[in-house]
Amino acid sequence: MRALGIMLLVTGFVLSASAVSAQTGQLEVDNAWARATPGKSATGAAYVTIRSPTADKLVAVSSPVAKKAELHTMSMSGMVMKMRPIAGIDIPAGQAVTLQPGGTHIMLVGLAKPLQTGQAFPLTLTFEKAGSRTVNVAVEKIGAMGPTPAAQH
Ligand SMILES: [Cu+2]
Repeated sequence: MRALGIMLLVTGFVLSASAVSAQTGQLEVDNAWARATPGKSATGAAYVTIRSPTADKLVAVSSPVAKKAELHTMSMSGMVMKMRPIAGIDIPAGQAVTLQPGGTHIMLVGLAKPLQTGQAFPLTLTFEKAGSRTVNVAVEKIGAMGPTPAAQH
């Protein structure tokens, strides 16, 4: 996790005000994306947006591209950005939870090979109540702050 600049002062969940997508009565995961990883970096980060009509909790993540995947938060400790693993991410009823750079993210640890721009890979998220969802994660360029518009629904 290089490229951590002042822009990363924003921490924590971002509860999107534009979470007015169709209510399907089901938990949904979308806007799944990751940043390409430089050279020999063995870790990467992935981001998703989660919406659920009922309160739930993201409790585990996994992907075949990494030995393991962890849930991390980021916060400022003085002038230093620190990441730490968390056991789960609460998903409030009816509110979108957006994982994004500088905040809560999915850490991919032990990448088999670098994530390259334009690639995609599967990521499975397991929720306390809704069970598992597997999404296709689009790899954006190094330093990207979000998915490319074309990748959005
Ligand atoms: Cu991390």
